[in-house]
Amino acid sequence: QWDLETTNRITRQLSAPLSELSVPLAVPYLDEPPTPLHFYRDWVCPNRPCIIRNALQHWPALHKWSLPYLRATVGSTEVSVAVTPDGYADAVRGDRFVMPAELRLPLSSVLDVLEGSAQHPGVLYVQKQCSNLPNELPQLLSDLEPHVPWASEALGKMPDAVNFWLGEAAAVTSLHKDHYENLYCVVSGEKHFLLHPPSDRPFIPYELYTPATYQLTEEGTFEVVDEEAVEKVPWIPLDPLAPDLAQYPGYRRTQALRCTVRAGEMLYLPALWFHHVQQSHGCIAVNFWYDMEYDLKYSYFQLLDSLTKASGLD
Ligand SMILES: O=C(O)CCC(=O)C(=O)O
Repeated sequence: QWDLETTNRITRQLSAPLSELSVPLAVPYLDEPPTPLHFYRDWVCPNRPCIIRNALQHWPALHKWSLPYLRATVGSTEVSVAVTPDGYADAVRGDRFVMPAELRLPLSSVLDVLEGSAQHPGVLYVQKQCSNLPNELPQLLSDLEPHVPWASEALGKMPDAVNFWLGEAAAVTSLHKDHYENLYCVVSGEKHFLLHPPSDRPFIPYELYTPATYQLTEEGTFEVVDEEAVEKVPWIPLDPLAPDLAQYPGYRRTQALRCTVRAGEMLYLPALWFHHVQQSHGCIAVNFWYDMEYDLKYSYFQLLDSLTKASGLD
């Protein structure tokens, strides 16, 4: 019969060898894009991140995109902008999981704030993750490739989403994971990623929260409004920049991997890796989300997740 202690021990045993085998001390660099075979064999299959240099050289965006260029080409285009009082979108606040207010603004209004010529309440982040590049800013598409050919070839599919990211330095993406193979390309500025491998799951806490959304009032203040009649959302309460180790002592057993992705570099962020993201002011980035294979790696993660819940490690 399995008691809690056994489940706990099995959970740890399942996580340890994998993290020792596949987690490097730093994210390695490749000096050129890999072939599809090498990408699949050396990175996707073992679920290991890397930063790829010289993969975007041929994108006109790399030489053209700047805040003035965006103003001249797409300044009058309306985009969806996430606005939060403190820069934290999709974050735990008290007993709520709070999503950003979503405003429709001409991109020039965001550029005014980024360039310091105007003020707006809260922190602005153009970050709608539903292929906002082709859907909201199609004029920019001729400045880059619509996908990453060697990745599409390796993965045997086209990306599900191509997202455009532009925001203030205070805009933070809280720790989470996605079921996408993510090719994250920085065009201007830099992004700071804090990563945890999927094998750290037993030591990363999740709790259930009532979902809510920020609403911006006429006076420029923020209200937290509960979503109506929806189920609670599991989310990570821990801030990896200031972890509350008294409340979440298990987090000590993890090892965060930090990296900075600079203009012209592409991060391969494997599916199911936890990530927390910060950026330089006015950083411009594009990422490609390829749906992951629901294979043995996915099943391993589901098993680890179920055992973590069952053992009360959460
Ligand atoms: O750039 C960011 O702020 C977040 C990126 C992210 O979470 C993602 O690409 O999945």
